[in-house]
Amino acid sequence: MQIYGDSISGNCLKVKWTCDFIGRSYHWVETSVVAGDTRKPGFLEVNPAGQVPAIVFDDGRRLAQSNAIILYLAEGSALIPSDPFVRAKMLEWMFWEQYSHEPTIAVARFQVKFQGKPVADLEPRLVERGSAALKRLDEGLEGRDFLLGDAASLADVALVAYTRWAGDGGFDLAQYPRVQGWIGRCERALNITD
Ligand SMILES: N[C@@H](CCC(=O)N[C@@H](CS)C(=O)NCC(=O)O)C(=O)O
Repeated sequence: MQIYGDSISGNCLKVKWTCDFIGRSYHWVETSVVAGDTRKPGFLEVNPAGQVPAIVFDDGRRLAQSNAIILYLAEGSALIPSDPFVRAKMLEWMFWEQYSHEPTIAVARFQVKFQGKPVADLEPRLVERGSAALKRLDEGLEGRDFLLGDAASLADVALVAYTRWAGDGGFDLAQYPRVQGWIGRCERALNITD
């Protein structure tokens, strides 16, 4: 199995961490967003949407969208709860991540860290929405070690990816103490080192 991914991308690292956790072997094909690799004809054959992460399985099938990929790969593992309602709560967090969290936290980080924009020049609405997402996450962690309770799930994989880098986009994680503690627990539970 080949993972086309960019090591600076939280969306791509979600896939790597999931594979490492479940013990699935893979070949990582470094595909730089900044260098424009995702727009080159060879890559567009892998994912016509021009985005990483994207997977090519040994039988030729392809799959894109980080949360669809990890949902498929982690099927039957401890990262997906067996109870249908708890599983749906996991998906609730994952859909929220893609609509309300990643487009704010990850975008602010990209603009500051990779496009050189001063934090003070970020669009106020972006900062406001990012702060609201971190507050929501902090509240969601009240009284629990992980988003669904005692054990890490794909909800944690999806949300820790960019949350742990929120400081790169100018967000102050010290304002969200439950989030700070949870990041450390996720890193230990998922063996995150990158
Ligand atoms: N919703 C998608 C987002 C994928 C995405 O935005 N990928 C970025 C890197 S994090 C990318 O490939 N950007 C290149 C481009 O859009 O040209 C997912 O979760 O996989």
